[in-house]
Amino acid sequence: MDAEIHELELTAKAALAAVTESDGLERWRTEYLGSNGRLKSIMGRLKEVPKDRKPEVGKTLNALKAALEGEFEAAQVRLRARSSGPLVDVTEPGIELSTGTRHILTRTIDEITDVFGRMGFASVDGPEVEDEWHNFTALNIPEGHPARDASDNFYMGEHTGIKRLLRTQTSTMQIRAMEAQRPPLKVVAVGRVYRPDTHDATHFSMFHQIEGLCIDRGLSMVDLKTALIQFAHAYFGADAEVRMRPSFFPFTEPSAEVDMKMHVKEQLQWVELGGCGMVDPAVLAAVNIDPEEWSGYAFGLGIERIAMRRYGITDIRLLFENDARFLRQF
Ligand code: FA5
Repeated sequence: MDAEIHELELTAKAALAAVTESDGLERWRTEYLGSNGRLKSIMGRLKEVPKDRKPEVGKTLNALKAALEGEFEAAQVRLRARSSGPLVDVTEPGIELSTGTRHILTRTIDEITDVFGRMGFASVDGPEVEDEWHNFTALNIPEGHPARDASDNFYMGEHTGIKRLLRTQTSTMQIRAMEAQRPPLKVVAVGRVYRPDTHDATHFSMFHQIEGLCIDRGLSMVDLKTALIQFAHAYFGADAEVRMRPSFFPFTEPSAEVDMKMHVKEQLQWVELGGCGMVDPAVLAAVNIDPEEWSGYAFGLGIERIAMRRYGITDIRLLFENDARFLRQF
């Protein structure tokens, strides 16, 4: 009898666990707890149990009855919850996934490279940690020149006798391009440059430049100015204002500074956007290009200043603080 009671308990519980809908639950109740059910039937056989074991077996049967009734009620609750529909309201609007956007500088770089690409300039690349040859010597900046001063550069120490530094200008890539490719060539190179400048509304110690270099026969300042004006009109619009002022760079002769009108602290001002000029014959000679046969023009523009001009940003520092409220505007 004990074994039968145990067996009944196991089968009843297993059958109940398998019930998935209310009709099945009612069938289970009839079979196990009904007036002609299996529990009643086994209880009816209590009289067969020897007198001395009756209280004990009776107690076991009552406990089984209570347990099965309890489980029946729990199953009722479980099925009712399920039949009253999904617990998740599928009509509720979901949590909106916010998609990121490219940083305004990255977008500016892509747009500018694209404009120059359409003007026939191929993109080239170069390292941010440079040697003195590419950053100075080949660019006609000899030893002892003030531009090499430790206070104007981030020197990285020496490696196998060669002094290294974070490049201060993308003009390093003029040299790399001419070393890698024979003329004629027409390239742009974008990248980070580093200078120990004091931070203010228009200066940062790390910024980006785009370098342009064209080497061909018979080039003149007219070709250079045409390229810059073409770029300005394509990028800023037909009314863009570009101004060139005579200047000096060791690696170009003649040299000029390119200015554009932009907002600085709510006021319209001419802002220096970059430098340019005709590639100095000494630079061509340094990379074994015959200056008698070939001529070139080059320019280097500050990307941050272009982005600021384009999007009316009045402080360069906003570009590097990564405040999402600022970045989300673009
Ligand atoms: C140069 O770096 C030259 N390599 C440009 C050049 C290239 C001349 C090819 C001739 C031929 P400059 O030091 O003026 O020039 O810097 C160019 C531009 O970089 C500046 O006009 C400005 O737009 C930007 N720039 C310079 N310093 C900073 C700074 N601290 N923060 C942000 N932008 C800067």
